[in-house]
Amino acid sequence: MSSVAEPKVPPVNRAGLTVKEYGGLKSTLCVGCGHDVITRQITQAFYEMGIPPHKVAKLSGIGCSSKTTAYFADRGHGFNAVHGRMPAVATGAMLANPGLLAIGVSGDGDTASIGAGQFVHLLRRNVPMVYLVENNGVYGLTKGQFSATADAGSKLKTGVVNDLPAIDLCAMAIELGCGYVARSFSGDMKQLLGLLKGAIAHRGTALLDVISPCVTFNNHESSTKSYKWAKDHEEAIQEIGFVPYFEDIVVDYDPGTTQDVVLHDGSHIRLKKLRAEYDATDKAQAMSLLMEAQRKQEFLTGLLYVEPAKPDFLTLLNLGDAALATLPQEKIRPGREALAEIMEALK
Ligand SMILES: Cc1ncc(C[n+]2csc(CCOP(=O)(O)OP(=O)(O)O)c2C)c(N)n1
Ligand code: SF4
Ligand SMILES: [Mg+2]
Repeated sequence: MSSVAEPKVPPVNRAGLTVKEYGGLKSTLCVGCGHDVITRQITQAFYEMGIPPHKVAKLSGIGCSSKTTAYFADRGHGFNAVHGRMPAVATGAMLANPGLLAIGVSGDGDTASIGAGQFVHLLRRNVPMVYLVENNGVYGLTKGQFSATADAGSKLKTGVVNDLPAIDLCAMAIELGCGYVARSFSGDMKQLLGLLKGAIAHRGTALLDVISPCVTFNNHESSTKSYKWAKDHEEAIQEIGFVPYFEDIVVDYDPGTTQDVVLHDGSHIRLKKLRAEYDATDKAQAMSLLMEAQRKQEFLTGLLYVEPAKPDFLTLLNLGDAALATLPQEKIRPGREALAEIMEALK
């Protein structure tokens, strides 16, 4: 008698969901675009962390990168803002419903060019969200003009040279008080996944500046945002390990070679130091490392700076956990007595 093979059941996470249930629409980006690789890591990170997809707020601006929020967690809430204006919408969304897990996906143009003004205030406020920049050095959607993160001296395919210095988004974020600042590369999937999980566990703005080559407009030899350049020059400052709060921490580590950082939700990020002296909680060291990297044209990746205890915007406002829409009238409308009190104080 021949035995019938059992149908294969896909594994589920602690929320009882398969990885497929974290998916979204089919991508319409160019085949080979770095942004699609990042989408897969975001999907995987949400799945492995057991995040309920309906609790996710996906925010973006305009650009190929900003389209990617449609490609994961389709049970989540999505908002495609005006170009460069996602931070204001994200701030509003988190004020209205602090129970959401916000992830913003933006581009280097959306963040560092048109959106720079909004971006700096998001960082300064420490709005709790993952803010991921898919950085390709160009405006991919409008056919490849330089953005403000393009390195001085890099060339377009047409031969046009960029004369202006690049904005370093990580240095800017550290300067403005961001408590989780990392740089990665879409071709380094393991590192990116670890950094994403850490960013999800962090309470406050977590900035991930991810080099994500535009295969159509900026993947040639004289570009410093091409796959080849990034692959040949990437230098990780740590190996990233991540232990979520729901797993037992059993492995011993040597504090001399590994830095262990406890994040807001009790998860641990384990940084196996590839640069022996580097301390990711030292702000001055992080800034000096970035300045040195800029001078030497190095492409350093890893967790550059982390400050887990820094209070986020909602905590500073003492906002509580309830969504505004669920608060009763008595709480959101001050009564006659409160108004009378205010009028009395103004006399
Ligand atoms: C107010 C406004 N100005 C300009 C544009 C045109 N525009 C659309 S996307 C874009 C740049 C996108 O670049 P980036 O954010 O780097 O995303 P990428 O496409 O490279 O992923 C520009 C300039 C616009 N849509 N709205
Ligand atoms: S134009 Fe560039 S950034 Fe846009 S989808 Fe194509 S490869 Fe990606
Ligand atoms: Mg871009």
